[in-house]
Amino acid sequence: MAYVDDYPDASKLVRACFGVSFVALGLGGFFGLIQALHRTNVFRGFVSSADYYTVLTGHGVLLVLVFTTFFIAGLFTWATTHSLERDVPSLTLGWTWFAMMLVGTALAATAILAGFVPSIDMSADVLFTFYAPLQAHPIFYIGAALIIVGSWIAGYTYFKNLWGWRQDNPGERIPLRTFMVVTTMLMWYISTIGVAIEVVVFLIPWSLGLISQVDPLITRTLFWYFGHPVVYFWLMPAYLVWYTVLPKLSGGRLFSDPLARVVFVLFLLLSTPVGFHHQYLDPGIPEGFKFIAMTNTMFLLLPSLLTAFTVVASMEHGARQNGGTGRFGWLGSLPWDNPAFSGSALAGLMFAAGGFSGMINAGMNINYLIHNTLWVPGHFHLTVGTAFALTAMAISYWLVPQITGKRLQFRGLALVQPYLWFFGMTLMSNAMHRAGLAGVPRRTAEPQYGSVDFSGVVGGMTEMRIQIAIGGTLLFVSLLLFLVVMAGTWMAERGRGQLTVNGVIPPALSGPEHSPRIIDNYRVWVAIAIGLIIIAYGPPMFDLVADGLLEPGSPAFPA
Ligand code: HAS
Ligand code: CU
Repeated sequence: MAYVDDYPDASKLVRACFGVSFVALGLGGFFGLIQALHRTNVFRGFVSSADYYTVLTGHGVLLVLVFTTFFIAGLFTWATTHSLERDVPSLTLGWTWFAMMLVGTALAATAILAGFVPSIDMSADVLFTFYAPLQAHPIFYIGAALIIVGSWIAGYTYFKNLWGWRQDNPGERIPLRTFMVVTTMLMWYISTIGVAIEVVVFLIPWSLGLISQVDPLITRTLFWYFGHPVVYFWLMPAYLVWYTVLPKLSGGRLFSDPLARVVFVLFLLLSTPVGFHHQYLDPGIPEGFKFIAMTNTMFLLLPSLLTAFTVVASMEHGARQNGGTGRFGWLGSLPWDNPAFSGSALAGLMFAAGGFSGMINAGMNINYLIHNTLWVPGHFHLTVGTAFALTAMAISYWLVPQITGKRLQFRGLALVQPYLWFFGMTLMSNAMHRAGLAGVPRRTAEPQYGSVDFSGVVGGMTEMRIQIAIGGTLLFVSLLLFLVVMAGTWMAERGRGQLTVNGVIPPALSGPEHSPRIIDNYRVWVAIAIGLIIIAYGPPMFDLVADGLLEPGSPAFPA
């Protein structure tokens, strides 16, 4: 059974989504290389320091908004159609959301890239967190809005497919992959309301000059209301892969389907009422509400800790099926020479470290030490930059043959690629964390920060800078290897019976029948999620809006 032949419409959409996401990955990754070399003072010839912020915005937007959203839209299209065994409900609707997201990307990218051309009066050097007072050209915000609305419509098609399936299969439990997609999308709908209000009510009218000032704190708060759940919008697809494909690639089966469902429900409940942990240092938000956000964040560690247990247990099951023995000896029986496996497993391993730096970020008092330092990029390159990105690349080695019907090309390169990423990221992220602890700020083009003297730093700044530069370069090389493998596979001939990938996912050891039916009842979980959001955000948001309407806001920066 070949996916490409059985689900031809879905295959077209997945191919289109992956294609755009890989282009964004290549360009965004190149910007990353420029940054790594520029701010470490190793090579500053690509751009001027003034243009550094254009590069930084391009890097952030292309990677965390475009690469992720397109890849996830494709992955979810595959996951729903494959697990429900139904092709997409409507190809026309499919192309509609795809086109909206593509036009949105083109608009946002035009605004950003125009920043390199002084003669064009257009720029969007606002970084991927785009809140006021930094102001972009209106087409940047319109583009971002289109990407989000497109993703909403994509979500609708996943639901529509599920509704159709339910009519044909009354009383059956929702297949796990579709359950994961649907919970993720429900969280996405709840959280994107914040950024949609920010963009439509405040930023677009402000950038068009219809209103002269906005309250930066309101736009920051609306952004972070969305800005934390968005990180789980990246993580949950990686978890989908770790829960469903990784056990199979390990040679075994998922340990517990009910536990996986509980994890996704916990994310739906707790992802949003934690956004203030990005604003511990913002004045104007009562400490008590920051404390509530911290407490919720600590509860939110639970689903990831459960995941670590379940996924590793499933890998162990696979390894033992392959003949692995001993307390740790089974690790050697895993298929480390299969890049789809090694990439996903290394991404998981690295996420364990990223999770720990996240716990540190989340502590209100320790956050004061690391906020706005290079520690934070160190953290998110382990999470979105590895847990998500490396899993996405790894699983492409398994999925792209299925959506194209072609055999994976340049297997040797694919084999090295995840290890190179892991090694490069170890160097770069570790040095970033350490530099952050020493006080080196994030979001600056300069290796030196004002007159601050970092020479007394343990280990020395030069050594850290070199590690960042070498690490960043290795990451870029790894990215090129991935793109070469993908391009080669895409362009290969499609021959008879060539597909060697077996896309069938075996059922879990403990199946959905072991969990109560209420787990599949979204209405209950959405209602609780909204209740928690009202407790966490209601009073401070009310205060902010009341104040914001009375007090003058900020004009655009730079004016
Ligand atoms: Fe974070 C800042 C707290 C997870 C992304 N985070 C950021 C930013 C980004 C980001 C992009 O509380 C910067 C935003 C900006 O530009 O300002 N983060 C957390 C916490 C978690 C966390 C508590 N972050 C993520 C994930 C991200 C992400 C996931 C993207 C995908 N983060 C923060 C805070 C800040 C922050 C503060 C603000 C900092 C500041 O001051 O600006 C938790 O969800 C982490 C839980 C994870 C674990 C690890 C479990 C381990 C697992 C591995 C299993 C192993 C396997 C493999 C499968 C507890 C699941 C085994 C392999 C073998 C071979 C055996
Ligand atoms: Cu967060």
